[in-house]
Amino acid sequence: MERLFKTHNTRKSIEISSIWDFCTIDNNGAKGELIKMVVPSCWESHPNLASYRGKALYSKKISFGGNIRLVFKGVSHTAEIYLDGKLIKYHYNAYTEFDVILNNIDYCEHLLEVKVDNSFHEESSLHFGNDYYSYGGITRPVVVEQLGETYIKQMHFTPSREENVWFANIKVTMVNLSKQVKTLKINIKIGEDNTIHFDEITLAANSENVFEKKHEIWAAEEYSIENPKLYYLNAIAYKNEQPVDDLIDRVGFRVITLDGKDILLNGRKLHLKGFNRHEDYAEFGCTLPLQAMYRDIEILKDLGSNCVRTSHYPNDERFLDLCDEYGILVWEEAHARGLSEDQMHHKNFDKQSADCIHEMIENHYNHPSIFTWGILNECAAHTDYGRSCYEKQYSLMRTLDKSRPLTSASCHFGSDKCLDLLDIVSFNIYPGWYFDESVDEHLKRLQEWIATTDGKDKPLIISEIGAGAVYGFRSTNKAKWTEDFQEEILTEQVTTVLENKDCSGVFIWQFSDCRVDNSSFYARPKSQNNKGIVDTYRRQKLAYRKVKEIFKSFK
Ligand code: ADA
Repeated sequence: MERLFKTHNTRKSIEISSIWDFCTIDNNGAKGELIKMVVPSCWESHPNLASYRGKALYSKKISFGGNIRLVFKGVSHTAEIYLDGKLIKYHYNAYTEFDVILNNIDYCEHLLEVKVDNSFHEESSLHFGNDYYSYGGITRPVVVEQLGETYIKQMHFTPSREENVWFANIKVTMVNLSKQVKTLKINIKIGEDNTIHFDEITLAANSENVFEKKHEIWAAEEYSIENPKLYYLNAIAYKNEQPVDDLIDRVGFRVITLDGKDILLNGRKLHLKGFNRHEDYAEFGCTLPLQAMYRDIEILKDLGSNCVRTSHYPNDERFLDLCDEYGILVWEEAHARGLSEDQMHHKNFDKQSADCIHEMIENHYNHPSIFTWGILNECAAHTDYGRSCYEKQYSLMRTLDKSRPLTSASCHFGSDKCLDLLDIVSFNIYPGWYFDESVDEHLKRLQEWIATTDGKDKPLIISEIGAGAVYGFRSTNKAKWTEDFQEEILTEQVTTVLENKDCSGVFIWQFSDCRVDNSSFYARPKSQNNKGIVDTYRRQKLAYRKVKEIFKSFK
C-alpha cells in the first residue's frame, strides 16, 4: 500500500510489491547469482548484501497493455527502467517519486527491469559518503495504473481564509493521451458537503492542461495539532456522464503565516518541540514497514513532540500520511547534507537539486502537516557561489508553492550570507557536545549575531541540537558516549532553547540512531550516528524520560 488510503476507485491501480528476481552486476557488467528480493526493501536487509554498494538488476514479468502509468515511489539511488529490454526512464535520487507513461502498448506479458545503482558514481552530486547511509534497492512501493485516453495527472489544494471564511483553491492538471480533442467535466468533492464543478473542459490532442477554481467552503473544520481534521478530496472526470478517471487525496484547512518572530498555524503561535528523523531502522534500513513508521509516530507523541524534520531528504509518503493524521507538523526538506562549495560546483548539482525540489513539492504539496520546505542542510551558505545556489533553489520553490514559508538549516554562525533569502532562520548548534560553551551563552551570541543580519526580524528555529550516547553504555563518570552524559547535555540544551522567548522551537538531533557510511566519518561508534534518543531498535536511552518531561512541561 503506497498511501494510507485508496487514491482511486475508477482508475485501476495495483501495487506490484512482492518478490522480484534480483542479481548484482559488477563493474564489468557481469551478473551475480540470481536470487529473490522483496520489493520494496533495501538490499542491505539481505544478509549477503548488508554492505553491498554498486549495481543490481531487478526483474519481473507483468501482463498489461493500453495506456499504462508506472509509479516508483523511491529507488535508491539511481534507476534505469527497462520495458522488454528498452530503456524507458532514467531517474536520480532515492527519495522522490517518479513515473513513466506507456502509450498504447500491446496487451501481453511484458518484462519490467529496474537497474539500480547506489554507488557514489561520478554522476551523483547528492548521494556521497555521508553521516547517514545511502541504501540500495527499490526501497519504496511500485504501482501499475491502467489509464484511459485522459487522466488526472495532479491536483493541488491550497486552503485560504478571508474574514473567517475558508476557501479551497484547486488546481487540477488533466492530460489527453489521445490524438483526438476530448471534452470532459470534472467534479471535485471536498468532504461530504462541498463540490467544485468544472463543467465543460476541452483537452487538445496529446496535451496537458491546467484548470483552477476558488470555492467557498461552508463550516470547514480547521486542521490543528490538537485536532488534525482531514477532508478527502475526490476528483472524478466524466465523459458523457460516465466516470473515466479519478484521483483521491487528503487535505486540511490550515494556513501557515509568519508574524515577526512567530510562526502561526491558523493564527496561533507555534512552539515547536520535535526531532530530526532519518528513515532508518535496524534490520529494515531505509524501508520501514508501516508498523515501524506508526511506532515512530507513537513514540513522537509519547515524548510530547509536535513536529519532525525529515532530515535530510523527502520522506516516504505513508509517513507523511501518518503525520497528517496524528497532528505532527513536518519540516520536509530536499535532499542535501553538508555539501562544500566545491561539491556544489558538481556538474549535476543544480539539476539534481532542482529535480528533487520539483518532485518533492509537486507530489507532497497537499499534506497539511508540512508547514515548511527546507533545502541545503549545512551547505556552503557562507560563500558567494553557495549563495547563488541557495538563491536559485529558493526562487524555484517560491514558484512551486506560495503557501508555505521556506528555510534551511545552517551551521555558519557568523558567516552565513543567505539569511535574507529565507523566511525562517534555522541553525544547527551543539554546545556541550562539539565544543565547551554553555547553551545559554552560545544561544545568546548566536541571537546577537543574527540581530546584525537580514535574519534579525524573522522566526528562529534551533534545527539541530543534541549529544551522542551508545545505547547501554552507562557510567557514574558520565564520560562522553554514556547515556548519562547525553541526558545531562540534552536537559540543558532543550530547556534553554524552549525557555528562550525569541525561539520558535527546537528539533533535537536526533530521533533514533542511524547507520552512517563508515567511509566518511570518524567518531561514529558502531558506524552509527549515536545521537538518537532511542537506538535503531527504538529502545529508549536514559535521556528519553527527561526529554519527555521537559517537552510536556512546555505548552
Ligand atoms: C550536522 C548534520 C547532521 C549530523 C549532525 C551530527 O548538524 O546536519 O546530519 O551529521 O551534524 O551528528 O554531527
